[in-house]
Amino acid sequence: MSKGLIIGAAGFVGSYLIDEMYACGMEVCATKLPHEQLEHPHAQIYDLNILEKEAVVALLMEIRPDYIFHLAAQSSVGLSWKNPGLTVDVNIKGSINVMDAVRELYYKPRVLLIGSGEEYGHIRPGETPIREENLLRPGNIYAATKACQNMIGSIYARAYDMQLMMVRSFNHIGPGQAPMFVVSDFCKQVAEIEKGLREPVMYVGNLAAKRDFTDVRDVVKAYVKLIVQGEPGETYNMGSGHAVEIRRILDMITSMSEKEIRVETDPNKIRPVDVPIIEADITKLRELTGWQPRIPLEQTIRETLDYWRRNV
Ligand code: A2R
Repeated sequence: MSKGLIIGAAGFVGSYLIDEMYACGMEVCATKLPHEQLEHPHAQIYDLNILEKEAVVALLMEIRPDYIFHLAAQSSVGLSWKNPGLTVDVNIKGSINVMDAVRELYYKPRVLLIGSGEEYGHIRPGETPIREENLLRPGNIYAATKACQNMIGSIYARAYDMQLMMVRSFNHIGPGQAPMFVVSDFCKQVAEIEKGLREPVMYVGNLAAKRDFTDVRDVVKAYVKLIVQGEPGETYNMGSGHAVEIRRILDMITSMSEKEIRVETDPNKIRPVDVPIIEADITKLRELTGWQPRIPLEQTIRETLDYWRRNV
């Protein structure tokens, strides 16, 4: 039986990835920060802060995984504007700690570094759907740190002959996502309005932005395929291949509710710099693995709304 380790499993994606690895027959180990909560019947859980390199080395020596999924990150674009230093520390220095710890092992596990579609940043007309070799013009601090992680990953793969693969994930959504991400935010607001916990007013940011959304359960299937089949040093886009306007998402969510809801702009939700359209070309991933997303956007949104109806 092969052994897989998820670094940073207490976030949104981690539990879904544990389920998928277990379903694929892997023995699963997973890390969380000491203050975080994570319990899962199919995974052995460890505490780890990736800013402590010696702790990363010690844990890898103890577990000796065949596969390592590196999910740990400061993953919020909003927080990256407010705390750029922390974002750089975790997403760049922390990732280097993970890569260096892997490099020091006496064998070569396969590693997947999780990046972001945000790395492409200011995409020009004619560049969408965007391909992996496109120029990166990151539009925010989070994106810049993930672009940096990607570059260092490809340098390490080549320089030290490591089995490191990189994925650029476009927006992923689903039940359990934190409300700082747009779909979860809108669904939570609707659930609160339905329960009478707030006035029937939705607060929104830039509705004209177009983003490429994939259900988290499809996302983790792609990650497992990539870590097994990916070419070392290569980067793969992971998304739906279709950008959807945030306004359409808003309309879908509000139409799923019986309530009359007014929409207002919240200046706090408008980012200092926003990128108008982000859409993935997923040919490279599809040709390598045969993966494609299966769960329709409507279904994901409905299940996310139902999640918040149960949890507000
Ligand atoms: O920031 P927290 O307290 O939510 O903890 C996050 C954790 N994390 C760390 N783990 C180890 N050492 C650190 N120094 C450190 N700083 C943060 O990584 C969180 O539990 C986890 C990442 O989960 P999320 O923020 O929920 O991201 P999600 O949606 O699971 O996405 C996974 C990956 C990330 O690399 C994203 O940038 C990418 O997919 O889109």
